[in-house]
Amino acid sequence: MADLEKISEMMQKGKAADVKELCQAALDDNVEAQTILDDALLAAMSIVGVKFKNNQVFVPEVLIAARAMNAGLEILKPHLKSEDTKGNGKAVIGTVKGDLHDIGKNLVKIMMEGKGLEVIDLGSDVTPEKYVEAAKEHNADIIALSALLTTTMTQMGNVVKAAEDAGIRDKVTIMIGGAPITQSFCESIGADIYTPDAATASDKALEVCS
Ligand code: B1M
Repeated sequence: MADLEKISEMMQKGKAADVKELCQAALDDNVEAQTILDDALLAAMSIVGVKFKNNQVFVPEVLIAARAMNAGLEILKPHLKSEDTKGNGKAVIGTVKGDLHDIGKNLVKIMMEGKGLEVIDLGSDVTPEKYVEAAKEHNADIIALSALLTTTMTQMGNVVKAAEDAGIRDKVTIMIGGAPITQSFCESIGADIYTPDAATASDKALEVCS
């Protein structure tokens, strides 16, 4: 019997191997990948986030929980993707300069791929120039930016500017997201689309490319 509570508990403890095994067992029990993601992995990360804020856990614990989450995501990934959706457009994605938080970015990537987009992942701590170079090189329709820190979200404006300076601003749609990002911030920096979560981001990306 699938035990989502147990997956959450193991993720909070950073037990990557157990998380992998339990995610696979839940899939084998026909639990939807999206349910495992929402009710076990994301729920666990929320709890870790609150404890982190309250100084009940610290960076090393959060880091191993994040690794355990990524291990679980690897198992869920093929099941979060839909089939027969190739050739729907191209996006370059990354977490902005100075920011190492990559779990939300990874989720957006998985969901976009699930909609049939080709996604070029630049990783985290990505400079504005690197986004622009990659968008030019791959002739991307979308530049997708993630930021989790109030101190790094300002980098998003620099990417918009870099795209303008490189003469590609009218050729790419700039999508932004991450916990501190809002619609009004999006408008203030001249980006095109803000979405609050990975599923909405992938829906919008598909709209842009079709
Ligand atoms: Co950090 N961290 N962290 N951290 N961390 C936060 C973000 C924080 C809110 C914790 C807190 O204080 N409560 C806080 C930021 C405060 C602020 O800026 N106001 C914080 C801090 C302060 C820090 C450090 C500065 C701590 C320190 O060193 N003293 C440091 C900074 C390092 C750096 O980046 N330079 C740091 C480090 C870390 C770890 C390395 C330990 C680890 C990251 C590991 C990794 O990502 N590989 C970590 C983690 C895990 C967190 C929390 C606990 C969880 C983040 C997460 O992965 N959530 C976080 C607290 C929290 O969020 N509750 C916290 C799950 C993920 C799925 O959600 O990324 O928000 P999220 O993505 C969501 C949406 O935002 C959206 O879709 C997803 C849902 O579907 N989304 C997009 C994201 N990108 C999108 C792009 C889109 C559209 C939607 O379009 C393109």
